[in-house]
Amino acid sequence: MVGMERFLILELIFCLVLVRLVGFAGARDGLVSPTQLEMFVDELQDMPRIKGFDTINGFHVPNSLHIGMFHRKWKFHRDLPPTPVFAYGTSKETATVPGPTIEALQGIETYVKWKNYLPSKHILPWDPTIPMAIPHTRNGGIPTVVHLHGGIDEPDSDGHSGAWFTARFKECGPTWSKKNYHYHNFQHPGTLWYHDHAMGLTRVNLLAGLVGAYIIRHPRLELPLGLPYDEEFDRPLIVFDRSFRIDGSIFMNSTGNNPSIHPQWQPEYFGDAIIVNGKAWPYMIVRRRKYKFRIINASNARFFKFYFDNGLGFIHVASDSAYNERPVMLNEILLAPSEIADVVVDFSKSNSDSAILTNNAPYPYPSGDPVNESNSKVMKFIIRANHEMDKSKIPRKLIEYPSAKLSSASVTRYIAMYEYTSDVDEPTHLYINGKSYEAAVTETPKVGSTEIWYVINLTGDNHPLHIHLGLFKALDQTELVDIDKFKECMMKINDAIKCRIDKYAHGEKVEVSAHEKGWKNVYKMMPGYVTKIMVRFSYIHSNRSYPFDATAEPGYVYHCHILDHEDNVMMRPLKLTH
Ligand SMILES: *[C@@H]1O[C@H](CO)[C@@H](O)[C@H](O)[C@H]1NC(C)=O
Ligand SMILES: *[C@@H]1O[C@H](CO)[C@@H](O)[C@H](O)[C@H]1NC(C)=O
Ligand SMILES: *[C@@H]1O[C@H](CO)[C@@H](O)[C@H](O)[C@H]1NC(C)=O
Ligand SMILES: *[C@@H]1O[C@H](CO)[C@@H](O)[C@H](O)[C@H]1NC(C)=O
Ligand SMILES: CC(=O)N[C@H]1CO[C@H](CO)[C@@H](O)[C@@H]1O
Ligand SMILES: [Cu+2]
Repeated sequence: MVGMERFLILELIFCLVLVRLVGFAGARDGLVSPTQLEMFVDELQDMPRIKGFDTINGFHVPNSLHIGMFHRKWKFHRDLPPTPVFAYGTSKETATVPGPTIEALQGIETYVKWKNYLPSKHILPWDPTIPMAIPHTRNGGIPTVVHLHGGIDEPDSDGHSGAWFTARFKECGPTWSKKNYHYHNFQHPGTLWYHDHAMGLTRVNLLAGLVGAYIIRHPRLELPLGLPYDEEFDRPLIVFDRSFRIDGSIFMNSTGNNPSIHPQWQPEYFGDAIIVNGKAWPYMIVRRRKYKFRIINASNARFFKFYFDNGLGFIHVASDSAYNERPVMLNEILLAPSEIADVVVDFSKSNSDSAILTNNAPYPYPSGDPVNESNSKVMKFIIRANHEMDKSKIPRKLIEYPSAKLSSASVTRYIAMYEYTSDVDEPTHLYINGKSYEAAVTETPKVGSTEIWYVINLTGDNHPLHIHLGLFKALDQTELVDIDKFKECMMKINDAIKCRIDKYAHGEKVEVSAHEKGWKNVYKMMPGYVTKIMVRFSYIHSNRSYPFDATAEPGYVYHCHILDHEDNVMMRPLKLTH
């Protein structure tokens, strides 16, 4: 009897293993189908936290960090073989995907020496036909450079796309100038993230794993708010999508959509599995109380529209790097690539013992394919039964920053987004203002100034615009009427005023939603609309001028944050002037 039982159990285990192997083996083109990966079997991780400051005799002082980029393997799912990745960390053994969370203190500088230990061969297909960083020597290494997204920092620590370097700084790009990056941390508190920014390689270097969170805290300002603040209850969630082959490696299509023009480049990368903090569809056991989540969308191209399947809501407290003036209750949140939402979720309000974070954004957003069972699920929260004391609270007011006055805007710019297609109507490249990245700089704002930008989206896609250094407020979005006529003119003479933008910007007006009215560094430019933004090239919390020379070389950039667009080349230089 006992023997028989054991035999049955063994047989059952054998069958399960077999099903799993056969399931993988039969997959399309050697790819893992997401349906073969059971959801919610890996626990959510909190990435290692590194302090960007030191404490000596009770005083906080600047810290110097060494963070490397390593080639190693990473387990994305219980049933997936280890995946070769590029990972940030203080050593190869401790490197993670995403990388460690750097916690900085407002007012205390952080220095980071970013070190490239990557091999000479990339783990993903890259395309030499788009403008990109290429070392001179054969097998010269993989160019990388780190940008702190949301950081207000000097130009030569900003991760300019030409400031790349290969392993052991053997080769450096044309605008490279220093090894030791200096982060001032003088700005307002909030959530930032660091990621690779090498010319023409950003999409593949991020896809390989080079992303991580960076938090600037300001205890004197933030503690009185009463929001969840301790490490256990204040958690970054870095979300991205990836596809895998049966051997565990990351799958990226190596055939371009216009292979005769670009052998590899595709306009948008979408993965089948949704990864949070380095695990596919993880679960997290939470206490019946409030948590703060800093959700960073690190997808190449996937938008997420998050909601809870059991009706729990989000209390939205910050967008990108800055707090809202007031908390905003939301049932769903739309995040474009690289947008950040800080939300509080109160699990004591849940009437069930679990909640699934769900996504229903079509891809490409907004008019692409609808999501299905696999890519609509993000992660699961398992909520402990017992109620407990929760001293954290949601204040009525958060942080109010003096608003720059529209009337103080000194310069108005028109920024047009173009997509070009091949004979077979497939995108070949995208430009801002009809200009290549190398074309002479045209955006030269004055340090300390405020400008109005009208961003005209002449493509069918929603492009998340990101501006380095400056912060901006989205004011409104106006539909372009008779867009085909306007576009025809723009394609010919590329001049919004001569093409009479005033005549065409007369359609439906879309208001910016309450939780996105604050200072942002990425915003979604709706297709067929003109988006009016007010950009500020100064601190938002103080009239103090930048403690560095923002006009120095190599300057900054602004670009679309769909990485596949940014690489080919929806990016333009931005040069501050006095
Ligand atoms: C890769 O992209 C090419 C060109 O768009 C397409 O024809 C092919 O089906 C894609 N392959 C896979 C496995 O998705
Ligand atoms: C992430 O960003 C991508 C690209 O902009 C966007 O398509 C996607 O919806 C975003 N996802 C989330 C969860 O915000
Ligand atoms: C969802 O769509 C993806 C991409 O087309 C596909 O790989 C996956 O198998 C689908 N999942 C389900 C449950 O149908
Ligand atoms: C900066 O100065 C202006 C004009 O003097 C003032 O209105 C504004 O409130 C100041 N901002 C801050 C953050 O102190
Ligand atoms: C001129 C042009 O490309 N217009 C596009 C603007 O966005 C709308 C809505 O997505 C598209 O349908 C148009 O083709
Ligand atoms: Cu774009």
